[in-house]
Amino acid sequence: MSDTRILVIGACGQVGTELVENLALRFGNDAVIASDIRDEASFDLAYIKLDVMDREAVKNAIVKHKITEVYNLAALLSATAEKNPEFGWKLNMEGLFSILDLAKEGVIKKVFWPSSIAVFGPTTPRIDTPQFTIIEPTTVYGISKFAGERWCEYYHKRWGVDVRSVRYPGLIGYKSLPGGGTTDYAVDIFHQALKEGSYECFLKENTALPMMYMSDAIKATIDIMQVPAEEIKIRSSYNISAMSFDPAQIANEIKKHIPEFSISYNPDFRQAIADNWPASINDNEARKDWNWSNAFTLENMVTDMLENLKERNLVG
Ligand code: AKB
Repeated sequence: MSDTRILVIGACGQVGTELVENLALRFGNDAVIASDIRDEASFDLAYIKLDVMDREAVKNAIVKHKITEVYNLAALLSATAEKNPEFGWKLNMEGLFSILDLAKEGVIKKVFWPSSIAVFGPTTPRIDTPQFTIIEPTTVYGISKFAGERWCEYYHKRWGVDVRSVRYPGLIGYKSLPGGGTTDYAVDIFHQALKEGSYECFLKENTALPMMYMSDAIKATIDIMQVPAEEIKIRSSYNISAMSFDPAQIANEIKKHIPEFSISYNPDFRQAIADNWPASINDNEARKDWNWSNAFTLENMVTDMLENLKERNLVG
């Protein structure tokens, strides 16, 4: 039996909800503990209330539950962090340091921490953005993720901390709702299409962004944590990629299933954030180093989303 014991911090968020479920399937319910800032949550496994910035509480929980690996997902995303820059920076950085330091002390063996395509900025090549390129983020979220990447690499090189990371693109799933990102429209659009038959998008029609179906993102997250340490060549964060589309393209794809669906555009402050992000990502290094591959592209993602949302009766 594996002695892996996992703590997921930020388990109630868009990624956490599905990650916990998948980790439990793989390692067993008893091996996984979900945690978040909320008092309660409805997981089929142990849940504890935890503030990632409370170092002592985090350490106590890790020692008490004999945790070996931490997935630290707690963060303010791009749009929310722009509204509260000081707290965005504080949460995103203090949360990371509290976990990296525990790994440095040897209290935990392995850490997963997500970065984002938000690390890239207006001076980055927008199409097929390489792994190693100009990185000048312009949002608080992007700055915190880029700083975090540099710290992850530093902790690995200096103290041998086994920290692993991927740069998530916009994530689309039917089991949970996104919370405060610039790419959230790509989830909202499905709910509104099924509920109202129309959607008003907060980005312009031709704003192409890198996106990924949640099952692929979960696979990347769990896969990178299983690879032998010596195969992880990049200790900052790996580019991963699956698809790229703009609001008009996803709307057209939805129309193939719901012909009467219509979309209108009313860009807000998130347009400026999206304008500074890549349109598509080159992920050759992840594919080469740890065999990353995606299963979903725009067409099969839209079909799967609509089928599952209808089945779950979340809408309509
Ligand atoms: C956001 O839009 O802020 C996130 C991200 C791309 O990291 N979905």
